[in-house]
Amino acid sequence: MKPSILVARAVFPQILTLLEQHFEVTANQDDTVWTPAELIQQLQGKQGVFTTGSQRIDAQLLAACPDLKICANMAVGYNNFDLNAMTAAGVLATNTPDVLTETTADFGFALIMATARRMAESERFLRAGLWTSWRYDMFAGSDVYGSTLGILGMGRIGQAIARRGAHGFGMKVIYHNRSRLDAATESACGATLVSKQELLAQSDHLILVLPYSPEAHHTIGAAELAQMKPTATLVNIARGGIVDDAALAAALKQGTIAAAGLDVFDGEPNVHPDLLTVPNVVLTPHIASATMPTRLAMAQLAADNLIGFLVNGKAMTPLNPQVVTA
Ligand code: 8YV
Repeated sequence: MKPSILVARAVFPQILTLLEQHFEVTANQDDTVWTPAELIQQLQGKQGVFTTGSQRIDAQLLAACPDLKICANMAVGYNNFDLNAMTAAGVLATNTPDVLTETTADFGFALIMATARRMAESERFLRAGLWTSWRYDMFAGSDVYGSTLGILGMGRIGQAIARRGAHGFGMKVIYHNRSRLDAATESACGATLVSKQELLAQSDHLILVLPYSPEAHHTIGAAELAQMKPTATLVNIARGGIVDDAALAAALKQGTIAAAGLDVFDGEPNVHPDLLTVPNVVLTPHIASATMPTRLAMAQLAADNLIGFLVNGKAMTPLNPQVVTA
């Protein structure tokens, strides 16, 4: 008998067809956003689940779903998983690293440029019919080329952004990370390790690419924003909650920093109302990995993890491989 799986959100039809070759599939092509209780109900009798970043897998859910063996996230970030609880319950967790690195780095860079060069603000101005003449300082922003790029979190995506900055835009690249990169990687990225304080004080453009954890909550709040240059920009493509959105909105209003670009929000898809009233912030709806080829590659890898584990006994990109070897 084929194993049973749940695909928790809508997915590419060809990925569904692939999964149906190996599993009894319960799909959600209507893309209903289930409550935790509904998710538990849908998961009854399922050995695997294809998740996106928004289904919380925690001890309570695991206790209520004793047949579950694997949760395959279609995301590189996995803060929706309580990994310790999953490991304790003997449930394998997988994510989708690598396939989205360059696409996400492209978007991070796009957001740096849109923020520095005030693209959203000026487009709103034009669409509102307010463009009546040229003026020497109209939407004058800050330079990206030749400036100092600060990167907080230097994993795969941080490194890909560093390479773009150092080699494409002649930037001085500084970074802060839990651990220092090896010398060869530092040199390939053209990046220098600095303290968090130096990163805040020296960056012309600061981008956040660190994973979310409870310790990372409000890594950037009022105190950190106050240490940045008044001309600096801040971009967050990591996770909501890493930035204190209310403090950021206040800093943008007061001119503590010049501008911000945000792809992720605490409590998304809800956005802090203060951010919606501030002109000098570019807001995008969590789309950093959103190109069709990359989203397809992410879905394929999540499917391959389910097939690899439930059919062939080996997942491609496990997060807690000790579950299998234990
Ligand atoms: C996902 C992301 O699209 O991979 C991640 O961690 O943030 C995005 O690429 C999102 O999490 C939905 O799965």
